[in-house]
Amino acid sequence: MSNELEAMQEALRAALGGVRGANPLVGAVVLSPAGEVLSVGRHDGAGTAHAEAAALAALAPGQARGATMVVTLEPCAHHGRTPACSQAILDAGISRVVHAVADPHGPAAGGAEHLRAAGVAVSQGLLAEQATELNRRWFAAVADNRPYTSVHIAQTLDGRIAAADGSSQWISSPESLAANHALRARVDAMLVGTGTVFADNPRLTARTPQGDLQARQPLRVVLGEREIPADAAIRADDNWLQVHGHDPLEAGRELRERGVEHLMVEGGAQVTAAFLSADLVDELIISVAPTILGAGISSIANLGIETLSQARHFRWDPAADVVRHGSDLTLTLIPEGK
Ligand code: AOF
Ligand code: ZN
Repeated sequence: MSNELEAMQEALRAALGGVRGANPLVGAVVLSPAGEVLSVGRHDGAGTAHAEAAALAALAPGQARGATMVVTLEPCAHHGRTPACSQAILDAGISRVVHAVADPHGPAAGGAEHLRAAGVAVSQGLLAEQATELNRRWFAAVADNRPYTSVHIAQTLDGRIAAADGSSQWISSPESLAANHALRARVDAMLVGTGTVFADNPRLTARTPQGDLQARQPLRVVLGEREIPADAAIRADDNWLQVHGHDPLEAGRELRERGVEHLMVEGGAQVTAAFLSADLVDELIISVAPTILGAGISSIANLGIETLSQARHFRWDPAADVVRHGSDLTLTLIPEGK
């Protein structure tokens, strides 16, 4: 049992090496019948192997027979972007599964039942609190039936996203721009408000540093009522849509229905404030350039906060934290609270 506890702690640590987004962070450890760690696996984001599959892949054929799979999330029962883990666990001859928390994601859920029905001993709940905290915002997004939402801000040291005359290209270093475009290629959709379309005419595509389109492109989304001119860059091809209305939760639900599981909001100040006010920011990614403007547009519009005790608090994401991109610092933060 104490081996399983230590294995779960190791699985939780392994999970932190992964990538947040459409999928949760997940770690897995295979324990021999004698309680020794045979392998460790983690999930690296949507489209890559699940943690259990990664842990099993590290073993020789037959090595997992009679072993225990310790995993931070209930093994999935579905063949999504990758094959079902519950079946892989059965095929490997694992006889016991210990998972921390159930998978709330409808299509994937049911792995524990599948395993039990096949005669595997399944136990849920070990370090459940830590495993819930690890993916607190992912669980919230699934429960809300909306995409996991990252908000990206590229700003100066004094929190400006544009100078007094509106000029804003480019505040960020080329290295931060490249990192941002790598992220654009991973998310399912990029969202801006109509104000940003009129002010900046963004393309919202994922491009290489040379300016070429990357292979995977996000859906481009405009939130708001104003009619988007036919020659706006965002309308360059059909991979875009306008969500009318201003409610970010409604917009998120509409996008999730269209298959958007990871949304990145990229401004401007009003839209960022609307998502913050609605507590729909799962992850805040801020690139800070070593530049001061002293005047201009603030990255976040008025949230109605009048005194310090009403401030919104964030904490470092242990999975991402702080990264230097050329001259810029990129901070990845998770909101405190629910
Ligand atoms: C697991 N182990 O490591 C992860 C799981 O279509 P896919 O392959 O991207 O599957 C995504 C869903 O699978 C995700 O929403 C969640 O329910 C589950 N994630 N499950 O057994 C893992 N990452
Ligand atoms: Zn799986």
